[in-house]
Amino acid sequence: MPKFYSISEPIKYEGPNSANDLSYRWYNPDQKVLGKTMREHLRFAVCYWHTLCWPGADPFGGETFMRPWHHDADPMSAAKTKTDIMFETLRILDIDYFTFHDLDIAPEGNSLKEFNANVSAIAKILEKKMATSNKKLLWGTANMFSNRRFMAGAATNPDPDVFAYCAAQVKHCLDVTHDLGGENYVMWGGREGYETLINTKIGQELKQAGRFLSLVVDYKHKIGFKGPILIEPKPKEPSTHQYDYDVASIYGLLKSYGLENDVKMNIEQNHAILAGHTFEHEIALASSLGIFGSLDLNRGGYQVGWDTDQFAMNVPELTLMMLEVIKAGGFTTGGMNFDAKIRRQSIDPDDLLYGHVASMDACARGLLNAAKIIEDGKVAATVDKRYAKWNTAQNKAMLEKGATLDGIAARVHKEGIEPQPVSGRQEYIEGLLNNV
Ligand code: XUL
Ligand code: CO
Repeated sequence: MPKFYSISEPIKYEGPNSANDLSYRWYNPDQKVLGKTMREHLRFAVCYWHTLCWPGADPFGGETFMRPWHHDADPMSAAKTKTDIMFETLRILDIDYFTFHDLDIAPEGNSLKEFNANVSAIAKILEKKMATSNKKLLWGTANMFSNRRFMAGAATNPDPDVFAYCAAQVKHCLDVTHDLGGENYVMWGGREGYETLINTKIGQELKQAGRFLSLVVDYKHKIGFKGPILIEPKPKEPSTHQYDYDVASIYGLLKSYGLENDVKMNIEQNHAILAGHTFEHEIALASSLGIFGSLDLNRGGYQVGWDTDQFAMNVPELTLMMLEVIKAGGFTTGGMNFDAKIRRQSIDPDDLLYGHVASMDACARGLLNAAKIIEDGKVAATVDKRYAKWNTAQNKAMLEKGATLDGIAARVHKEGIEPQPVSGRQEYIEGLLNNV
């Protein structure tokens, strides 16, 4: 394989004072934090799609990166080159996991049969490379949004032939993910929504979405796939209105189909921002509903209303994110996937390394900060104090079965309860967070 990056030695931890720009200054994989190593806490993954498949295009212009495999006339040979570059990237970055869409790893060919065969052939190559490198698959997913057949949606398409086609495509991708030991399977919903109500039956489409998900969950059990099915909430783009808008709306759909124990969330910072939420809000909500799964670690620009998919770099934001991940108990099958694009002007292969290294360091700093905040205990103590009155037997009983509205009302009158407002201490907590 011709050399792609300027370096071939794996990037190592060299500490905050290192003068080497291709070193980790904060991410020290073996360093223990709150009883686990950073490697165990963070479970980073390199994504195929944005790292190897996106050519640097934007809505106003095409390719800027000029990667050799994008100019290979033979699509299977290009796909093989990408497997080499993926494993070289994982080796150099010392990252354990990767993620893919079926279409990222293999060409579509002229039929589903050809596509499936291509995906299987490349999966065989991936399997061999995994066996000799100890690298693992965090998740696989099917691309059910790029081809024109999906222009009106995938499982929520008005045409039942598309629904059926999706079943065939997801079945194969889930089989392949299973064979490769994938720890999760992701459903991408970027087209599960609609553009205009004047040509859309929402009720019908929601029924299709719920049914499709149930079929996938049934099949997962049938083949013994142990990991969760993950949905990635996204409020808009490319569809105007999405059924999988955010964690809260997906939870409603899961509950109504009884799928809340089999399906979890893959939360992306950029999508959270598009939905008007913070990353940590989505994580905390998913965790409190028991559906926290995995993370896509790419942020959006706050001035731009679309998926800019930048590498997450903001340490204060990542500190709050890591606090919620730790409070959620950390990852089980999930991890942190860089579904992130370097900017289209970042045209050198090494820019991919700089993007990952800087974001991994920012996450490590977030983790270290979160650990200090937890070990210091003042933030948690302040928040616990706000809720402390809920610890009395009488107050707890209001949330239990047997409590009645009139019973509570009678107690208010009997005891002369008059709520006394107390400070929420926001600025005090903000100060504590800034002083870690
Ligand atoms: C698209 C997106 C996808 C998913 C997987 O916005 O985030 O890459 O992560 O399909
Ligand atoms: Co994503």
